[in-house]
Amino acid sequence: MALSRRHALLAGTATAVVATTGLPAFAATPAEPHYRIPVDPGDTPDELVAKAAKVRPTKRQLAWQRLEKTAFLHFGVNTFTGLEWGTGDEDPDVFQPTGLDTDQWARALRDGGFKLAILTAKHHDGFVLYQSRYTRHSVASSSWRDGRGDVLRSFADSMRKYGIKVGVYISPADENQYLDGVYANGSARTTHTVPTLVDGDDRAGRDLPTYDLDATDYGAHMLNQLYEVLTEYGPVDEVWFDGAQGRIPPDKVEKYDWDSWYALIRALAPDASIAVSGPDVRWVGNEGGMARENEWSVIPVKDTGNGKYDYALPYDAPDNGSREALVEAHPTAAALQWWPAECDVSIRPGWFYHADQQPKSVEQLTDIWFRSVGRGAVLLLNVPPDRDGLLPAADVARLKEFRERTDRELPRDLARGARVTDDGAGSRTVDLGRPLAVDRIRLAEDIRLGQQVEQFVVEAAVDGAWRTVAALGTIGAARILPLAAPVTARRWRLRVTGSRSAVHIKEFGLYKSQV
Ligand code: FUL
Repeated sequence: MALSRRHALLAGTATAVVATTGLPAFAATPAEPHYRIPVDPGDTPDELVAKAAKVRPTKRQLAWQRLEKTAFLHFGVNTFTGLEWGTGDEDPDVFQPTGLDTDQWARALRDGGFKLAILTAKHHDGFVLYQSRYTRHSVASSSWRDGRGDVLRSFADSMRKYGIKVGVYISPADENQYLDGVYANGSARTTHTVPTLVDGDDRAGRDLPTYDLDATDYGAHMLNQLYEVLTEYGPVDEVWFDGAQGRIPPDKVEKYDWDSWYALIRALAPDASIAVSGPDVRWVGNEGGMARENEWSVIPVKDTGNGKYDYALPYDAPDNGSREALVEAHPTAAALQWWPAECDVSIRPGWFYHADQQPKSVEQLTDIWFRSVGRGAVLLLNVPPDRDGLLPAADVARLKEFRERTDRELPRDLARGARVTDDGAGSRTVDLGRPLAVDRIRLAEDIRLGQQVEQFVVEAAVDGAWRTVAALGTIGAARILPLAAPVTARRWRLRVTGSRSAVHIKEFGLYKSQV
């Protein structure tokens, strides 16, 4: 029978999660104890720093961090109406991507060096790009492909075919469900069985994994859509929850059932990172693709209820992780959490395609790359498909040029195979064997052991003396330093001058760009 494998996933707290049969226990937050370390009101500044030094990423976060370059695809009714935020009552028949070719998307992204792509399966308007049982505001109501079109299916198949991981953007804000009286209808949180079968449900009688979860009416709607996406289009590697409310009136606020949504994702897609209104990945705080000069992955967070933790300091605080920031956040912080930054930005001015807009230049994209990937964040670059359902030729060419350019920025690590001396106190010297010109430096900490470096200098032995070529703060997962001019030296030294705990340098690469 349908409910033969029922799991009670949540009982009001993030950790009270019980699997009744067969499957392992699921938690709304990662099980690793060092991912989120509670702070106490009485903690001294030194105790806060000592706790920060002990925070570690989860395996899921480590896998996400390695992706470095990920892509966004904003596509939906807005592509055809010219809007950035839809209304929820648009005619689904406007959606007519007659030349849809998701293989073309995948090839362009692969050639651009992107490792994961996230499609707007549902934006704020509520129009969904797959065949859902829970809304009529979808591709099924368009005459495109006689109502049988499925962009999510096509996208997921193409990405996998070209070795790109699949992510889904599912907007919590939903104008269509608001107009239907489901979103923000004031309903109480009650226990829902997910999936909630509909009349004539094609899944009836199948041995489905079934979950009991607390949710409002709208929360249950989201759970049922998450269930469809994760069970019918998986494996999914990133679920992206935006924080914006769209055009829904500001007083119509739905308190989202984050705990239940997270628990269902953990159950059905255990490898998926949950971003950015989520526990695994943090929004960097701007939509320009720019990480902070010193970006920390250990962040003070506060508990905002329903299993959601949020920034204890403002999301765009210029400093959200230094010693000073830990102290500043202390009165409101509940914990210190590994919460690495994702830098989202669009290749064009809009998130959706608009015929009168043009893609950014290679110089702009390269600058964004240095300020995102080069500061220990992951880049999430949006490339919007056009009304034919294709990535515009200009954008495809730009992605390729961008990839070629970043390859030329760091063409060959001159320090590979060189003699390396570690003094054990945060200093590493590289002897290149002969003087070589260097104008790019790539550093990384072994973040499996946390993020520890607070200050460092890179020096080159020039005319018999150590000369400082760079002096900065954090290193973290990656730090790419472009030097203003090439420096020629045989011996190079990284000296960590401030750290929270023992430092583990994973990478000290020296490059001569060919740009
Ligand atoms: C924002 C949304 O409101 C935009 O439409 C877009 O999806 C962007 C990535 O996030 O908050």
